[in-house]
Order: sequence, then structure tokens, then C-alpha cells
Amino acid sequence: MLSADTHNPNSTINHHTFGYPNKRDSANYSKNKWLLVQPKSSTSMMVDSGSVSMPLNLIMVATLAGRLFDVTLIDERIGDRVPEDFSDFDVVAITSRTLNARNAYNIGDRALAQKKIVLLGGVHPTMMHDEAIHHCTSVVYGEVESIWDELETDIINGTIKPVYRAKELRSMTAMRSPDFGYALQSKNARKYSSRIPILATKGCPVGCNFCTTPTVYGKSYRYREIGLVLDEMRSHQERLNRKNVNFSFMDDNISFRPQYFTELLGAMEKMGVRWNANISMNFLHKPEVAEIAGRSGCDLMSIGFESLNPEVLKTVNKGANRLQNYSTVVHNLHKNGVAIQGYFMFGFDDDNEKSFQATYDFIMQNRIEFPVFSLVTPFPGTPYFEEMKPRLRHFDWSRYDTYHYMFEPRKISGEKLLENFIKLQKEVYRGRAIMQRMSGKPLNWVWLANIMMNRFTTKLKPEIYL
Ligand code: B12
Ligand code: SF4
Repeated sequence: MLSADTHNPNSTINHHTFGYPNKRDSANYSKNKWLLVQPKSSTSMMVDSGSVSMPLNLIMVATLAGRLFDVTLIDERIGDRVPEDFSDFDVVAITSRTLNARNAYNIGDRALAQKKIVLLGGVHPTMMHDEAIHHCTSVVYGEVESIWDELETDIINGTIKPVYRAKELRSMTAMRSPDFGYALQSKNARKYSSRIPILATKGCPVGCNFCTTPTVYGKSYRYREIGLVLDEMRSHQERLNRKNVNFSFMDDNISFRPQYFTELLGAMEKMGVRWNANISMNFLHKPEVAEIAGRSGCDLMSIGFESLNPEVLKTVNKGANRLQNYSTVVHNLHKNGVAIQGYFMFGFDDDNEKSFQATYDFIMQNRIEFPVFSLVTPFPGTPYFEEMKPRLRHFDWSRYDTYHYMFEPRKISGEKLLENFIKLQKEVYRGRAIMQRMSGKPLNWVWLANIMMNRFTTKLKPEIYL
């Protein structure tokens, strides 16, 4: 299928051609039509509710594919509808995590039945390529940037292979800046969070056994030149015509290399932006790190405390988490105006009733602004999944959302686990507890999140976790 249009007209971001030849200059190419799909998940939990972040994964695919092909991006999470009839498209490319794999596969099956080329990518197809291949023409293993040249050539030549897996990972300097125009063109785009996703680094060598990142990226840790990250921030400031733009770093572990991290934050100090990120605790106990985070505009850090039980921390290989540093980390961040979204997991074999009390005490004493509780979920492809496979209650991927009960821990019954899990959430989000944690803190969306959680937790019952 040929089309004269070579570019998404709604794109407002400047392009940088970092290392890729500019294919748009080549006069003779066949141009097929691509539909990129971000499927919603079918879990009953609040995972896709409220505002969701723009899908940086598919935006990256669109940015590459859009140079040669005619690309439409749709996002089911914001209400875009996947067509029943794919006759307007040649290629249907779908991203999937485990919790939306069922929907992704259904879309793939329908497109295959209509004789389309179907590409499946993202963390779940990467981990489960033998399963995913039944629902597509090709599975793309890991990041699209590292296999793009081969995939593009094969699509044009009609020599598509069942699996694309890069022999080596591309340097981040050679990667293009994402073109957000592909996501912003949707009539439902206002439902996206105003926080703009951005990437400075990729990978995380910490190696927690429940995490997919070490399997996908191995021990590699790559980072972009700081100037490129700042250029991308500036292009959004220009597009939105204001300085105080909110960014959300999508990095696996942005602080893994302290020197890079502090240099980046130092360079961001004069930008006037606000930002938040997922972060591991490896050196956050040092006061100077929290100071520079505050000065550079960080208003929230998402920290995986995971557990207050030392036995649990040992079993998950999370060496960066030292219990003796937990309170210092929180104190330092708070002193510099940074709020904390704290992640806590329950259901490990070493968990017992005391784990819940210890977590409650830690949250309340340290006034953690936004505690998030989840149940241990061994994700397919991780070492933890292999270890736990014989004990898993089900393989229904829609319930792999970290809010479902997956296996009976050894030191506490499933019933007691859920009872304590619910009690903890209700207590932390009771009106009085919210006041204790939040009084004197800025009136912003974190307050709102607490109010929503207060309503949500009053309705919790063990059945919803089964
Ligand atoms: C940032 C992040 C978040 C953010 C933003 C998520 C979002 N909406 O994008 C927040 C904090 C909101 C979040 C929430 C959750 N997250 Co999260 N998150 C991440 C993290 C660290 C980075 C994701 C990211 O954007 N990376 C940057 C983009 C550019 O890279 P990418 O997604 O890998 O995409 C590349 C490739 O995969 C490939 N690709 C992807 N799709 C496609 C499609 C095609 C066709 C092709 C060709 C290629 C391709 O090319 C892309 C560009 O390089 C990942 C870890 C990881 N590395 O995947 C976990 C991760 C995705 N999250 C995970 C989980 C479990 C969750 C939660 C369930 C946690 C919770 N209890 O709340 C929720 C679920 C949210 C949801 N609705 O999906 C798991 C998922 C595991 C799994 N097997 O599904 C991961 C993998 C972490 C882990 N534990 O291993 N998350
Ligand atoms: S520190 Fe975070 S990103 Fe790194 S391996 Fe552990 S869970 Fe994954």
C-alpha cells in the first residue's frame, strides 16, 4: 500500500537524527500502513484507571517506523477503539505487558486472521516468545531501537522472521528523540497524565530475582549524554511554551551510577522543570544527593522499599536496600521537599504477621506520603517465576497485576496474609492516619491520591485478591 504522506502532521517536536540515516530523503520506498496498539488490561484493579502516562514504548516504535511508513497509534487505556476491520493497515504492531497479554493476543489473533503482518513487542512477549509467537507473525525481543534496521529491511523486502533479537544493544546516544505527536494526535489525549515520560538511562544491574529488567538487559547499564536529555526537555518547554513542565523518568534505575545521576541533576537545576522517578536506594542516604534532587525540581520519588523484614530482603537479592538506611533516606528527601511514593510487597515466604506491623510503624513514623502495597507476583521469565512455578495458583496473565494472591507463603496462611494486607491498607489510609502523614504538606495530587485511597480501601475484601 502506497501513500504520499511521509510524516505525522500533528508532530510538534523537533527531530534529532542521532546516528540513523534519514530514510525520508530516499525517493524510492514502498510505504505501508502501520497500526500501533497499546491494549488496556482486563484486571479488576485500579491499574489503568485515572490518568495514564503516554506510552513511551510505542512512541519509540512510531518514531522509527514513522520515518518510512504511515503510522497510526491508538491507546485503548484512554478510550481509543481498536478497529474490528484492519483492512486500512498492512502491519499491526502491539505492545504487551503480562497483565494485558490476553488483550494483546486477541488483537493479534484477529489481525492474523485478516492476513496482516502482526508484530508483538514489550516485556511479556519478550519473556514468553514461545507463547507470543502463536499470536503474531514476529516477536520483537527487547528494545526496538537495537533491531530496527533489520526489521525495517525485512518488512520492505517481505522476508520477515519469527523472532527479532538484537546481538548487541545500541548506544543510547544513537537513539532518536521520541516524537510525541503520535500520541498527542488522539482525540482522547487529554486523558494522558500531564507528566511527560522521558528516559536518561536503561537497564539495572542490581539483579533482583523478581524483576524482568536483568533478563531483558542483562548486566548492562547505558545512559544518554546529558545534553540530549536536556535538549529533549527544552523541546517540550518550547512546545508547551512554559518552563515548569513535569517530567516522569521511565528509567529502570536512574540513580545506579551516582556520578551520572548527580551530574544530570546538577545540569537540570537551571531548567525550572519538575520531575519524578523510580529510584533504588543505593546512595540516597547521602544528604547531598537529596539536596541536589530537591534543587533540580524533584517533587516525588518512587522507592521500592519492598519489605521491612530483613529475611525477605535477603531472599530477593535487593542489596541496595539496607534497612538501617531506610529512615535516613526518607528524612533527607523530606528535608528537601521531595515526597515519597513507597512501594511495599507482601506474600514472601519469610513474611509473617510482624512484617505488617513493622511496615505500618515505618510508614507512620516516617510520614510516607503515598504508600503502595502489592502482593508478590513472580513474573514469567524471571528466576523467581521458575522457582515458584510449582506453587503458583494460576497462570491467568490478567491477574498478574501485583494485586492478586499468587501462592501460599510458608510462614503465614493465605487467609491471614490477605486479612493483614487489607487491615494494613485500611489503617494507613484512615482519615486520622492520612492527617498524621500528610498534615503541613503541599496541597497537590498526592493529597488527592490519599483521599482516593481512603475511599478505595474501605471497600477492600479478601475475595478481590483471589
Ligand atoms: C516506568 C515504569 C512504570 C511507570 C509507567 C508505566 C507506563 N504506563 O508506561 C509506572 C510507575 C506507572 C508503572 C506502573 C506499573 N508497572 Co511498571 N515499569 C516501568 C519500567 C521501569 C519502565 C517502562 C518504560 O516505559 N520503559 C521505557 C520504554 C521506552 O521501554 P519499554 O517499555 O521496554 O519499551 C521498549 C521495548 O520493550 C520495545 N517494545 C515495547 N513494546 C513494543 C511493541 C512493538 C510492536 C515493538 C516492535 C517493540 C516494542 O521497544 C520499546 C522502546 O525501546 C518497567 C521496567 C522495564 N524496563 O520494562 C516496569 C514494568 C513494566 N512495570 C511492571 C509492573 C508490574 C507495573 C505495575 C503492575 C506495578 C504496580 N503494582 O502498580 C504497574 C502497571 C501499570 C500498567 N498499566 O501497565 C513490570 C511488568 C512485568 C510484566 N511482566 O508485565 C515491569 C517490567 C517491572 C518489573 N517488575 O519487572 N511502571
Ligand atoms: S533495583 Fe529495581 S530495576 Fe533494578 S533489578 Fe531490582 S527491581 Fe529491577
